[in-house]
Order: sequence, then structure tokens, then C-alpha cells
Amino acid sequence: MALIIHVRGARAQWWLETLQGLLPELDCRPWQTPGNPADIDIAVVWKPPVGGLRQFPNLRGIFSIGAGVDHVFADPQLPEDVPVFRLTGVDLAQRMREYVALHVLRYHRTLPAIEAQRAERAWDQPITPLAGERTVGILGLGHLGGACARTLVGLGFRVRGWTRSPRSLEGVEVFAGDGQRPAFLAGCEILVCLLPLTPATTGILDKALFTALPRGAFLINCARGQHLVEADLLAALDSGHLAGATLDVFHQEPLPTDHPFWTHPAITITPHTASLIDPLVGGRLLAANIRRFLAGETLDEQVDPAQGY
Ligand code: NDP
Ligand code: OXD
Repeated sequence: MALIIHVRGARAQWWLETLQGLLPELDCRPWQTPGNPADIDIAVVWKPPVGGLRQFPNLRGIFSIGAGVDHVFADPQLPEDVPVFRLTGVDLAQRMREYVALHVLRYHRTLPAIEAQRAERAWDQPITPLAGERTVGILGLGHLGGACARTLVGLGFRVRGWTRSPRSLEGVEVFAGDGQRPAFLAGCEILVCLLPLTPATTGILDKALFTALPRGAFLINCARGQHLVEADLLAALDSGHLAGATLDVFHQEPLPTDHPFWTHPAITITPHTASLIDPLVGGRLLAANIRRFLAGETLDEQVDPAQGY
């Protein structure tokens, strides 16, 4: 039985050796030298090339090295009958909880303004509201959004979330579907995006959404760059309607060196590190999932192709 792996960059060899060590019963092969395509049962991928997975006629499962599977479904030639799996787990959730708490607290406690005082050696002492007087909204209450919501509730914030289907989550005011989106947005002083990238969510962070937020709101996007209409964000910041944005993900990564986001004073940039999984933890999770899949078990990580997440 053979496994093919597609990872770009310096870590490619590391992933190959790590998965081979964790799955000695499989013949793990690099993307560039797959051998006989008919041998391949399993593909482990991050951003596979268009049409690349179709070349393996006996493929049984596609495993994403990451929580998001948009990079898999972006392939219009993806084999239709092969199940796709994503990564979940406490490592990813904990890292995202830390990231979201860090940046929500930074805005809540006006840290950008305090840091800016330093240039003048100024000593203004802003009184900030308590967390219980601040509303944070999360777009998407799945594995990561749900974990972040619980963390923010634990910090004392008023937390609301937006999902596709209604649910209850302790301490969180849940809004569901497009019909409840305006009411959800109207109360969000800090908005966190943790949606999957699908046709329904592409470009969702646009002028209409920003306009629906209260004046002075902050945006934290740690989902996908394609959720954001970049020009609309710049206009909303420059008009003062939005007070700041923290962006971890971008249309093009790495963010081009001449991109206007780099120099915008109200934008904080992190290089897609919000929840970058420890590769060894990720490798172990993948190996365990692949073994369970090959043993015929049903995995929670299997993605519904109709929904695309
Ligand atoms: P999940 O699939 O567990 O959750 C997705 C959530 O979004 C669900 O609550 C779902 O609603 C909601 N949703 C999806 N489509 C819509 C819609 N059209 N309208 C309203 N709500 C919708 O995803 P995860 O929490 O695991 O991950 C979210 C995303 O985070 C990933 O897809 C990835 O893009 C990004 N990510 C970023 C990382 C980083 O380092 N920056 C790291 C890991 C992930 P419902 O529950 O009703 O289905
Ligand atoms: C993921 C990511 O989807 O790192 O896991 O973005």
C-alpha cells in the first residue's frame, strides 16, 4: 500500500520522513516521484496542484495537512468519489484560542494607542470598559470558533457567534443563517472571522459587512485571505468606520513586499501563524487518522463535499 505526499518548500522532506516513520506499513512517496500512479491509496496534501490528484486511479482517501480543505476543493478536477479528511484536535484549537484571546485583549485594552504614546513619551491613562461591557462576535462556531468563543466567555466578554445552522453554546448568543447576520453584526465591537472558505463565504468581509458593524469596530481575520475584500477593508479603515484590523491570512502568501497592508498604521499582520500546527503533532494525528481509515473506521474529520467544509 502506498501514500503520496504533497507539501511545498523546506518541510517537504521532513514530512515524508516523518510520515514514513509513523506509518512503516505504508510506502510513503514524494509527489515528484510517485512511481506507478496505480499504487497510490492515500494522498496527504497541502495545496495540491490542479488535476494532480486525478492521476491516481486507485486513490482511497485525501488527507489535508490542516483544518481547512479549501485548498483541496479548489481543484475543479478533484476525483468526486474519494473522501476528503481535515485535521482537528486540541493543538490547533489551543493555538487558535491563544491567538484570538491575544488580539481581542489587545484591542479591548487599547494597546495600539498605548504603544503609540511611546513616541511622544506620553502618559495618558485610558480607562477601558470591563470585558463584560464589550461584545465580541465570531463568524463560525465550529471546532476553532467554538473553542475561541468558550475562551472569550471565560475571560468575561459578551460573546456572540454566527453559524449556518442554529445551536446552543453556553454563554454565547448564537445567530444562524443569512437572515440573522445583520442583527449579529450590529452588536460586534470586535469581529473575529473563523469561517471555512467556501463559495458562500468568499468575499464575505466586504463593504456591506463593515457597514453593518458599529463605528469603531475591529476586525480579526484568522480564517482565509479570500474571505476579505482588501480594497473594502482599506476604505473602511481610512474612513474611520473600522478602527483596526489584525490579519493572519492573505490572498497571496507570503504577502507581497509592496502590499499596502504592510505600511497601514491600523493593520497588524501575522504570517499565517494563528494556529500553525506543531508538525510532529500534526504528523501523529494524520498517521492515526490514516490508520483508522484504512481499518474501516468512520472519522469525524471527514468533510461533507456538498458543504465544502
Ligand atoms: P469548522 O468546519 O469546524 O467550523 C466552521 C464553522 O463555520 C461552523 O460553525 C459553520 O456553521 C460555520 N459556517 C460555514 N459556512 C457558513 C455560512 N455560509 N454561514 C454561516 N456559518 C457558516 O471549521 P474550523 O473551526 O475547524 O476552522 C475554520 C477555518 O479556520 C478553517 O476552514 C481554516 O480556513 C481556518 N484556519 C486558519 C488557521 C490559521 O492558522 N490562520 C489554522 C486552522 C484553520 P455550522 O456549524 O452551522 O456548520
Ligand atoms: C489550516 C491552516 O487550515 O493552517 O490548518 O490554515
